[in-house]
Amino acid sequence: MPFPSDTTPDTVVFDLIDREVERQCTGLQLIASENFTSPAVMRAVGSALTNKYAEGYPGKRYYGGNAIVDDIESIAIERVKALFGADHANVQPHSGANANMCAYQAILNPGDTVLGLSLDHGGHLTHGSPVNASGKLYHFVAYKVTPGDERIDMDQVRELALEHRPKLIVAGTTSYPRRLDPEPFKAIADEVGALLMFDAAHIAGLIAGGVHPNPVPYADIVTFTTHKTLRGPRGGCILSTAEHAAAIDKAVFPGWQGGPLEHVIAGKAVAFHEAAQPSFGEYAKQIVVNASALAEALVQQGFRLVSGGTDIHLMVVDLRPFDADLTGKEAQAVLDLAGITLNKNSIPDDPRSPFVTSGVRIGTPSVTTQGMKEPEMAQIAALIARALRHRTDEAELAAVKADVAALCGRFPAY
Ligand code: DSN
Repeated sequence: MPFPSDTTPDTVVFDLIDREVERQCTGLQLIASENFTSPAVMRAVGSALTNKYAEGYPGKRYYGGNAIVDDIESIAIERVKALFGADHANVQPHSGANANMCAYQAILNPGDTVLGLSLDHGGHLTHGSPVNASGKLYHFVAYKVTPGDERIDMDQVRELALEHRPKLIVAGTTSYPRRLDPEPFKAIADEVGALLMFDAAHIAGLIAGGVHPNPVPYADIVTFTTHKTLRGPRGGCILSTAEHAAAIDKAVFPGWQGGPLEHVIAGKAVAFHEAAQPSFGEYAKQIVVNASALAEALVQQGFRLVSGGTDIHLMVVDLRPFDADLTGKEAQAVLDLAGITLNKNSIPDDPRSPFVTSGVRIGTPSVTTQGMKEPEMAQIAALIARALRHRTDEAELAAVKADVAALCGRFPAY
């Protein structure tokens, strides 16, 4: 059957969607947690599967008519298990935040002690921020990066683990530019009898592509989002050892969620297949090569990089050496005017508030999907510096925007 035709298009919404496609395709998308997913993934997500209720799991649903949905969800589960070498997978979490809360519910009781990376040093809201449910339900103790090299202080992780005897240690980051080695976390968890959860949201695609260590052999539970470096649809996923399988499934449904989004699960299945292809390994490698090239070029332009550089797909830029008066908030707004999309970001021990910040975070997954390579990274650094140097000059910002559009025009996203 052909895709159903749309006889009464909602021009208000679809005109806005068209404008957003144009924004994505004519500007530089440098948000480290975004990507351009494939047309095949988008087709799955926009399919008739959105019509189906399927509470439960394949073979054990609370509604009829799920034979096909069961096949789709089973394929997604088997593909992601094979991709990461996991015993068990739950592909139903609607988001990474949900995946993390479900994982906690599976293995913790309210009030249990957990170690997690501080949000202002590169962690995530769900790693125990006091304003998040994770920080309200559980007793999180935060570890940090060192003031010296701005890398995760593994001595501090061990000291805190010995002092607080957590039930769980969470390894995982959202704005930390360095490789996150699971092995030392596992050694500390074993020493204090804690479980280990690895939040691989940002780096799942790098792991699948073989350019970052795989935490699955070390961690009891691995959570991730499917839409960042992994380049799938927006959503979450949980991998675990066989021991935690039943508890994870129960925590997702009926614990935290009702009906799964089977259209998104179909998109995840497509993305897992794409990520298993050799070409995805080349893509992952290029993401990292591009990030290093962009980092070096930004340093040439006078920026300081947190921890001095990057090993992965992102970098955190300290704007102060470039211009002491320039905040992350202003940089984000100015670059938006120039067609360059990124996000303001706190730097470790930032003297400015999280809404203002002294830094920005930059990632290369999207521009790498577009086919850009090292020469384009140097151009991007120059465009960013030019826009920020001339940030009060509307004509110059318009000229940068035109140059950005010309660059993106050579590397069409779709
Ligand atoms: N919001 C995501 C990010 O940008 O890193 C984390 O969930």
